[in-house]
Formats: sequence, structure tokens, C-alpha cells
Amino acid sequence: MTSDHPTAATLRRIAHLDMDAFYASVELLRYPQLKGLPVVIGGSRRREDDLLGRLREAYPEHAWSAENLSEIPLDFFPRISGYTGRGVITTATYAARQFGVGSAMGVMKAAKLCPDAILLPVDFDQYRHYSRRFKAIITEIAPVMENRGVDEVYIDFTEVPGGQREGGRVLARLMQKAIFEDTGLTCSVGVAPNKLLAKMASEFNKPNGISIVHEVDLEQLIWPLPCRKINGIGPKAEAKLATHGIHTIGELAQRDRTWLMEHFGKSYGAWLHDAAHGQDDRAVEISSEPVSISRETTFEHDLHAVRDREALGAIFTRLSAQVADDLQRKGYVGKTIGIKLRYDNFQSVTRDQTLDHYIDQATDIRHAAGQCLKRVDLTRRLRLLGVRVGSLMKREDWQAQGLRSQEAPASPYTESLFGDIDAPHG
Ligand code: TTP
Ligand code: MG
Ligand code: MG
Repeated sequence: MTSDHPTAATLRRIAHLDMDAFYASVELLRYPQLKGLPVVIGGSRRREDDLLGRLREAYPEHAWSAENLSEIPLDFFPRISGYTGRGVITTATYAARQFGVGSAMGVMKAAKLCPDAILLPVDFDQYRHYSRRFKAIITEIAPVMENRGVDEVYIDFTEVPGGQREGGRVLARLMQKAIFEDTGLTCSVGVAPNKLLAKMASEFNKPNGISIVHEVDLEQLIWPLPCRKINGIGPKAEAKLATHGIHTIGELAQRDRTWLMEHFGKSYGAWLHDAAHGQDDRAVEISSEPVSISRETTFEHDLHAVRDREALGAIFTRLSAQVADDLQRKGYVGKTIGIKLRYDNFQSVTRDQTLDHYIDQATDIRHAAGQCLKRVDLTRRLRLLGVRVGSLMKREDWQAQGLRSQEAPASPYTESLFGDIDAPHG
């Protein structure tokens, strides 16, 4: 083996892993009696008490709790045919998809296609919980993972032990097994020379499938597909390509690079040409999801809560503003607000509180942190103060879920600086 001949071990192998019918599969963990049935997720949000309340009424002899949801009789589940409203489906089980039901379809339309389907409300907290779990399992096996949303990731297999065996199949199988054993959920994996091909490949054998694509498979596996299967060719580009008689990726690949650049613009045209030839050198970018965002400061000299009240108040306000800035810049909202103090004897204390809504504004953070401050001893001198926001959610997820409307009105925060506390404890 010489260095100018790439060996098997140097082949770039990139995986795309996508959970199968993700929201629906998570619901089936709760209600295993629905396995194999057409189930549709959408229409409304889940409210735990609703369901349990109705169950207790219908079956008063049974002590219903979150633990025995699997014993709910099938006929108790709401059918989609009873639904009237303008809700949209997030996803459907594979059994429901056989009737033509799928993501983004109106619930009423789905009811026409499959009136016997069971309709369950959405529970984003639960999906986010399982999303974190399956991603944590992956990074234990392969550290270079890029988040692509709630149910999918790219993973660089290239340097991972076993990542080259059978083109990546061995490692993909190991991941499927580890995820299933931990969560009970199945996923599908595509492994290819790059992200572009891996993303397409992960769909080839859904559900619970693995698909391995090599450069030499381009003509046979990729070229017959419609252009829109390329992640980056949307409906607009697809329509324009169609006006030139280009429908499949193979037809796109036949076109001259310069012709594509003339008709689709220099950079998009060049990209189209590369994509049709299976070329893509984007790296798998490790997306580190912060657990919390915080700011703290150590004072030049120790301060006292009462005597240095004004100075402390100003610092407290500044830290809250910095945390708010960080949150907004990084695109997060959070609902656990905490403080950290260090006393002159170097002893540290933390306090936090979890709100029932997400925030990212300085005044709201300052207000919630101020309430935490009421729960600590302020008779001793302080050498450090910190403000932290945890239980983070991506701002776009928060907005997508319409959580804004649930939010409490912004608190008219008027207290002065450190004025949350009038007198120290004790
Ligand atoms: P997908 O991975 O696109 O779909 P899926 O996991 O339900 O099914 P598949 O086996 O084909 O991968 O999306 C992941 C989740 O995102 C899905 O379970 C629900 C949600 N979602 C929506 O809420 N609206 C949508 O339009 C789509 C496509 C997905
Ligand atoms: Mg999926
Ligand atoms: Mg997906």
C-alpha cells in the first residue's frame, strides 16, 4: 500500500440516518396496542389530562395512570372520521400511508382516504426527548454527527472503526440495533461517498432499512430518480428543468455544465451539474447543541447585597442582557432560569426555576433570576454572580409550534436593579 493509492480505509463514507415515521413511532411506544394499525398524528396538541379524564369516566373500575396507557382498549381511541377542523397531519404510520395519507395533508382529506385511521394529537416534548436520545446513542458510536432536524442526522463514518466494512453496512446495522434497543424505535440509513447521495440513499429501503451507495452505482441507482430527489432542487427549479425536458437526474447529468450555468445562473448551474454527477464535498459539521447559556462575572472586590446594592443590581442587569443577547444570537429560547453566587469564602450556591413558557428577553430573564435570588443567603459578601438559561429550544422550533400564543404576557418588569430583595435573609 502506498500513500498515492487510496486504500479502503481512506474512502469517504458518509451516512444519513432518518427515523421511521418518527412522531407516529414515538406514539406507538406509549400505545403499543396500535402497532400495525393506520395511525395519523395531527389535528391538535396532546393534553395528558384529557385522555386520562375520559378513561376514568368510561372505565371507573380501572385505576388509569400514565403507566397503563397500553391497556386502553382499541375502540377508545378517536377515529379520524370524527374530526372536523383545519388541522394538518404531521406524519402517519406506514399502515396509514398505504391509503395515500401523508405529512402536510389536511386531516379532513386524510379522513376521506382512510376513515378508520386512529387520530392522535401531537406531543412535541416527547418527540424532542426521543430525538435527543437517539442522537446521544449515535455520538457514543461515531462522534462526528450533524443535526439535520428532529429525526435525522448526517454521520461521518470514514474514520470510525467498522465504518468501512461492507461500505458502511456493518456500522449502520450496529447503530440501528443500539437505537432500537435503547428506544424501541427504528430508523433507516443510507451510506454513500457524500451527504447528497447519503440523503437520497436513506430513503431507498425505508422503513428499518440500510442502503449502501458507491460512486459506481450512480448511473443505476441515482440517475433514474426524478430531479427533485436531490436535496436542493425545489418545486420551482423542478418546474424550470421540466420546461427544458429534464425530468430525471440522468437527464440533468447529460446537460453541458456551461449550458446549465447559462440557464440557471453560474453558481446554481454549476451546482446542478455537480449534484447530477453525485459530487458533493460538504463536510459533516458537528453541531454542538448547548445545554444552557450563561454569563458570570467575578468582582474586582467582594460586594455586599445591601451596601453595594446598586452596583450589584447593575451587574445583574448586564449579565441578564448578555445572556439574552447570546440566546438571540444563537437562536434559542429557554425556560429554566438560574443564578450562581460565590461567597467570599469561595462557597458557591445555585438556584433555578423553570417557567411554564420559553423566554429570550433580558427583562424576563432578569425578572426570573431575581426571584431565584430571593432564595439565597445574602448576608455574606459575594465575589461572583452568574445568570444562566437552560431547558433550551431552537427558536425556529418554538415558533413553528406556535408556542408563542401560549406564552404569558411579558411581565411589566419595573423593579429597580437589585431591588428584588429588600432585605437579606436571616
Ligand atoms: P420525516 O422524516 O420527513 O418523516 P417520518 O419520520 O414521519 O417518516 P419517514 O419514515 O418517511 O422518515 O419527518 C420527521 C417528522 O417531522 C415526522 O414524523 C413529523 C414531522 N413532520 C411534520 O410535522 N410535517 C411535515 O410536513 C413533515 C414532512 C414532517
Ligand atoms: Mg423520518
Ligand atoms: Mg426526516
